[in-house]
Amino acid sequence: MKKGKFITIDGVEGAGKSVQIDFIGNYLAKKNINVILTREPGGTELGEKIRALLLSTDTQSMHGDTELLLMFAARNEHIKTKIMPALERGDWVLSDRFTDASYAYQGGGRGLSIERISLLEKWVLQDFTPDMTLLLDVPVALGMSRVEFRGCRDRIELETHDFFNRVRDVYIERSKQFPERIKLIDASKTLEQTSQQIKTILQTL
Ligand code: Z5A
Repeated sequence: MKKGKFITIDGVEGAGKSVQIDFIGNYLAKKNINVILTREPGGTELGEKIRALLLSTDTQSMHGDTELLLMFAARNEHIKTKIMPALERGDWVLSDRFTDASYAYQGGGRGLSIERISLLEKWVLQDFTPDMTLLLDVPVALGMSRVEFRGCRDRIELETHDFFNRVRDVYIERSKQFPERIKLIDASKTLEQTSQQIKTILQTL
């Protein structure tokens, strides 16, 4: 029986997820809510090994279906061994990315079939969905400009602007498709203004 709340945060690169996760963690801690911070791909010992495989630039090429299956393999481990047990204990879980990223990156970016992604989602998650998803939205060029000071890029970060524009489009479409769950946040504002939008939305939980 799920007692805690499951929140996910998503968006294109440089949207500010990591910074806002710190803000949310502190905000919930002040309300005496025990929150587990985690991420995808990854979050478990096995999931982090899969993440390394997925993001390594040593891998010269990877078939799109393989990428999708690895994302869901890591997610299966994540949900069953970490997220569900935490929610059953009554903890809250905040995940840096979740299934919406598979629709956006593998569906939008790579052009894989949405029906296949949905099939995997049903298999691995059944009816399990986040209580709330915070979608930090920024134009791709702005997000990129915030992270360009970082030296090396991982395998997915090496993709083109067109790829990331397709990713962003799918995120926005999904926020329209699931308005109750996915809250679109204008993350092109300052850090403080973005945190304020998040705080207002979290209060509804
Ligand atoms: N992926 C996938 O393909 N399919 C899936 O199913 C899943 C994931 C789950 C790893 O994700 C990759 O996996 C990701 C999608 C793919 N690939 N890409 N690209 P990740 O989340 O680990 O990696 P990331 O998206 O590259 O994270 P990021 O670049 O660190 O983005 P961020 O966390 O949103 O950014 P940040 O570190 O919070 O902020 C970046 C900088 O901007 C930093 O210096 C901040 O101080 C600054 N910043 C942030 N917000 C602001 C504002 N508002 N104003 C000014 N400056 C700001």
